[in-house]
Amino acid sequence: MNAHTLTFGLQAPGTVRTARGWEWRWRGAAVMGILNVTPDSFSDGGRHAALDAALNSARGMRGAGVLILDIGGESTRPGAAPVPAHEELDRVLPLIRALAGQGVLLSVDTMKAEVAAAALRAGAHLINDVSGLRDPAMRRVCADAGAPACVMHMQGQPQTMQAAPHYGDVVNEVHTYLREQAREALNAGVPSVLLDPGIGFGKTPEHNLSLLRALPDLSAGPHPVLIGASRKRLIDLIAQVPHAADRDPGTLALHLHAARQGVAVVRAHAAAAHVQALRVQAALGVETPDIQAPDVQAMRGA
Ligand code: HH2
Repeated sequence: MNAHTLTFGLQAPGTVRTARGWEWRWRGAAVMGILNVTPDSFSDGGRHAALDAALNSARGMRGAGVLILDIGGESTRPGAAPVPAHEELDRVLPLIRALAGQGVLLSVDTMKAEVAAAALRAGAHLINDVSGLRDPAMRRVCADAGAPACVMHMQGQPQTMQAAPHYGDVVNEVHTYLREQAREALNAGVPSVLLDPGIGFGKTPEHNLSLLRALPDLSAGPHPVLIGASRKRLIDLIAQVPHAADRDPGTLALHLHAARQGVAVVRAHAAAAHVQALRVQAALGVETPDIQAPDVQAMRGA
């Protein structure tokens, strides 16, 4: 199993003090549990909108051995409308404050530097930015707080990104973009980054599959890799599962495969099931055959 390291400039749960800062070291794939506090999230329909429900869900994930919780107050599903910063903060801050200091790494899924800054002040440890830390203010916020960031690739903006995604060589373009954004972030003083090719963010099914097949290349690089395919439409296109909430089996299959390709973190709604399945996969310690390549032509017609 691959060994991974994420360096923090702040003391975070599970980290050890080194000359470089505070290091979180792990082997295989860690699970990042999704905790959306958005009334319009595509897969859970705003189930976590109430703080109590979100805290219950967090407790369940923690009990199952989930090491990172990703708190999101703005939906990024295709077509989702942007949310003002004050509203996003009203949604995420109570949850961060309630979970801070409970021994779990808290990630905040936001594209806004203002939200990231307040979230880090409230006790979050990591920023998950689907806009890839393109905003220099976001890089500064992470650097100042000593917080690592997840740098994700997205073509376009959530409102329009699935209209007509286009690439010459998707793998080369996405990997080059991620490496450049990582360099920019580290140059700005961000202590470390996770890289994410951004499944479903301005990509056709063929683009997503090409990027998933190229995971060994990305994982062989210097930065840990995160994959988030949980309940996404790609699962429906492959396996005909129209309702997002029914897509956990397909998600799990895809994420287990990603873990075997060297991915460091999988972002999932059914986080407890992921911990269980990854533990079994790790205990078996055997290479399982690759999933059969889906028929892309058939998916187009689906
Ligand atoms: N996907 C979503 C949101 N944030 N972050 C990363 N790093 N990678 C992803 O693939 C990713 C992400 C979209 O999924 P979800 O959070 O379930 O939906 P919504 O944005 O509607 O809340």
